[in-house]
Amino acid sequence: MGIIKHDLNNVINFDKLAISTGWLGKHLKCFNRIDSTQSVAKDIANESPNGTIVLSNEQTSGKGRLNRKWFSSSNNGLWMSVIMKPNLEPQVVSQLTLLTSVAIAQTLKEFQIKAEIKWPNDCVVNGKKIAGVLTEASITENVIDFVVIGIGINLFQCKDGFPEEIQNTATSMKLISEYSYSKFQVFEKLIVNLEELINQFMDSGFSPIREKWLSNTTSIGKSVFVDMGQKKEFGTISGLSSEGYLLLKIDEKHTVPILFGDVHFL
Ligand code: BTX
Repeated sequence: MGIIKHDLNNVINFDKLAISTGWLGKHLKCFNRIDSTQSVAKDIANESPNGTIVLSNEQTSGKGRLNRKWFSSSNNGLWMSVIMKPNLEPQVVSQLTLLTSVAIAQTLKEFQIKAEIKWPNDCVVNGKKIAGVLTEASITENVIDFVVIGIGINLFQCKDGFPEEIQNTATSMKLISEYSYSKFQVFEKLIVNLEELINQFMDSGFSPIREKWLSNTTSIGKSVFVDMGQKKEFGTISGLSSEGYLLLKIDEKHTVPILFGDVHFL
């Protein structure tokens, strides 16, 4: 059983986190220090109820996309993974990333922070990354077994609290706002927003989420290049397709849908 490689005895009794929500976060596994909430969530996903959340004060090996690192120092951020068992087509899993970015932007707004969503998985303030989302799915014969949505929000870091390599590209809620809050308050508001959006998504599909995504981004009309690993595409962001693909106008006559990649503003 995959679970064994993690010290699940290390679970903290977070009584305070008895949040009064519906299905999301009803089951919480809280740790002080683990490698990654994402790895633990994937390990326990099969035997965990829909909506289980894994949280940790610190991640020793936090993960971003494409095996990149996510720096997750102790007590400085909200590091969590949500286990979902949705009855959805595998093709729409990436829409959950966009949905989660909307939930983060809405939550930050409640703390007077105006974050912009950057496709596909970041929230940025003044061009600096304040939060990231990593969505992973286990799929068997075109059926979703589970989805794990990893969420990292920088809360309390000072500038030199970040590793040097990201000091100029990362920011935290504390660096932006004087507003006083606890990790629990951010967590609670995030859960409420996320649950509401997921419920809406399950009832009405991606369309209303897309509208909210569009109203929380200022990317439209900006010149960018999208790094897709093997290939770079230059153009102007012209929208978000009904499936959640980024629409990139590459010349007067052609707009291409981008399925994955990193967007760099020019
Ligand atoms: P990403 O691949 O879009 O971003 C990763 C990049 O972001 C890194 O290469 C680095 O440049 C930069 N970076 C690393 N750490 C931070 C940070 N704390 N703040 C700002 N920039 C940073 C983003 O991937 C997805 C991140 C998901 C993180 C959550 S935390 C809970 C869960 N568990 C886990 O291991 N990952 C997810």
